[in-house]
Amino acid sequence: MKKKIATLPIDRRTFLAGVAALGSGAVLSRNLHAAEEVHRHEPDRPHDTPVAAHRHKPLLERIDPKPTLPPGEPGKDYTPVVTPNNVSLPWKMVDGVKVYHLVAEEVEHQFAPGLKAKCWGYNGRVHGPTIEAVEGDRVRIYVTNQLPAGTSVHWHGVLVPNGMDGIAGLNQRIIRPGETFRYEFTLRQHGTHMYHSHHDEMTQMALGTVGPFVIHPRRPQEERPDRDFVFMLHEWRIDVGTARPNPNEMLDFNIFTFNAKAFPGTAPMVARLGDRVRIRLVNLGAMNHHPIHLHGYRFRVTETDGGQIPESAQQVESSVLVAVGQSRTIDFVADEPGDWAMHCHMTHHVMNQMGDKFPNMIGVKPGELDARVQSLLPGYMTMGNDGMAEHGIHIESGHTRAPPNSIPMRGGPGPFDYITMGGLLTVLKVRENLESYDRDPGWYRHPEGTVASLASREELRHDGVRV
Ligand SMILES: [Cu+2]
Repeated sequence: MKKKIATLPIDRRTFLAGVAALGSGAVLSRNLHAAEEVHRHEPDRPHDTPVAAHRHKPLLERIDPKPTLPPGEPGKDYTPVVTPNNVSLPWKMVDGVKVYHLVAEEVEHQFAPGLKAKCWGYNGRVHGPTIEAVEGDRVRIYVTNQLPAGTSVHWHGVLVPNGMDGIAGLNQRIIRPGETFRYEFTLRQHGTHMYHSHHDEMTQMALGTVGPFVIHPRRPQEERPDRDFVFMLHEWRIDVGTARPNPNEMLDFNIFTFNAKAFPGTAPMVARLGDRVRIRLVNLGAMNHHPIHLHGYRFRVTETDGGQIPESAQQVESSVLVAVGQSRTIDFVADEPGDWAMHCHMTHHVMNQMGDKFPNMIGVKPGELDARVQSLLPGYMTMGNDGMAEHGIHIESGHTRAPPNSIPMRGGPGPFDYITMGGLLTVLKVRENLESYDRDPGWYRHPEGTVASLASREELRHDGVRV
């Protein structure tokens, strides 16, 4: 553009005179002229780029369509996955094919005691049940749409023929309300994947239409785990006093969930001392990545959404970042008993409603304010001047009442004190003696002398610590 202006056959005076005479029309025509000139130097027709005759060697081992193998059996071919607070989708065998049925529908869902909302999920659950199968299985998945809007299902990370990929408009037509579609493919890989609506994604996924899709290996390279857990990470905006998550929210989420439950609604993972434990984390939230931190252990990251990581390339971590659309699988041996927290390390992701909109009250000295306001508003209490912990404690104790259908700043009661985390927090309970994997064994009983406790005067004096 600049070059063209320099070569225009008019000097500045002529140009200005022209502008004065013709007004903006002259400028417009000059700009059009310049644009034309520029355009001539750009390719205005597609070139015929020569097509390379050779084929590259695949960067990864190509997973070609394989013949369907006899259906993998739970217990014999794999250890079934556990989805805390949810279940695996049942299937039945029909002529050697595993047949599943997903029903997309509105579901009244409880996020934690005290908070319910009308969400969209599958088969009466939020999120959808975990689809579980084995490499080499032929699967047929029927999807019935009971939502008030069109939908479709995409098998995220699963290698499928293009027409089974589920993007409404691109790979298939929209499944209209009341219709049932059939998807069918042979599983050519193993790994931790997902499924989700791929029509009006912003709305439908924000309301919960997502679920895990676990494909067990036919011949495992790793030792088979004793405990195999899967968690879907998600985020929601549910304003206090409302009954539906707001799918239009772009940044400001206030409920963060493992399998659609916010602590204290999250069921613990239960393992026996010495078990090999696998935890699969998948994230289909709208906007946020989650560094998930497991206490008490270091682990190996054994899978990404691309599949198994060769042992030589597995990272040893204690936190693993799970970005939106990604899966990460971690493996470890549970050789340290106790109640170990697993949580997102973004501190705003271990809170429940309201933490973000609270004015900064740190250091505020209320003086006689409380007494004065109480004459007008009985029960008034200045909050937040020493942090947010008390907010939940007051609500838990009944001192303060939370607005109906809300869990403002709430954590939950712990064995020692109130736990001031909510949201993306759950607990791994490792016990030497365990009656059942399916029952919460209660809080850990620590061996004598292994709990941090109040230091005595004598101890302080002995160690020369002045307080
Ligand atoms: Cu997070």
